[in-house]
Amino acid sequence: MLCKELPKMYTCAIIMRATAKHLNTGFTLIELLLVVSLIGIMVGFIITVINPTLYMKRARDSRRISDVTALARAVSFALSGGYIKLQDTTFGCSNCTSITGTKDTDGVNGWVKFTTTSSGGLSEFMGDLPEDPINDATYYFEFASDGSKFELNTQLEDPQHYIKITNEGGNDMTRYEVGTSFVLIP
Ligand SMILES: [Ca+2]
Ligand SMILES: [Ca+2]
Repeated sequence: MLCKELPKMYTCAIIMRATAKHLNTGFTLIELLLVVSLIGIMVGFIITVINPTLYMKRARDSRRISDVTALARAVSFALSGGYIKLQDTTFGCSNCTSITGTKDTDGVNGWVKFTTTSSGGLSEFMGDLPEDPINDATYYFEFASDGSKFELNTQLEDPQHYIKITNEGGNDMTRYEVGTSFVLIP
């Protein structure tokens, strides 16, 4: 209905002001609060269902398993190819972990100990030694050797990886173990 059709001019003015006000403000405060509340509920639901913290733990565990497996493979190749000779750490090693040794593949400062017997040594098969994604007093990589065999360990975060740390053939039910011997790290 057009304003000019209304019986009184002041009625038309009131309607026009109300319409203009509604158009200018867009949503009311209650509408905005409802939208914000709904968004909050949806975000909470998504976080509960997806659980990003758990996914981050699983991603770090996958990287740990991948890194120590790749390192074990590189050390095995270097050994079988005559590039390195393992150093015996049976009587103790002060820096055979990724938090005490460096990433160097020199066999001395790096946390994996060996003597290079052929040009390039371990670096022929791996650029740098991997480090744990967190690399603190709880989550770190560890190396041990008796001079001929070696073992690498890593701590996993996701409790659902219990099967992996207990069924890889190792003797430690709390850590994931790879290498050519599983008894060098108790
Ligand atoms: Ca184990
Ligand atoms: Ca072990």
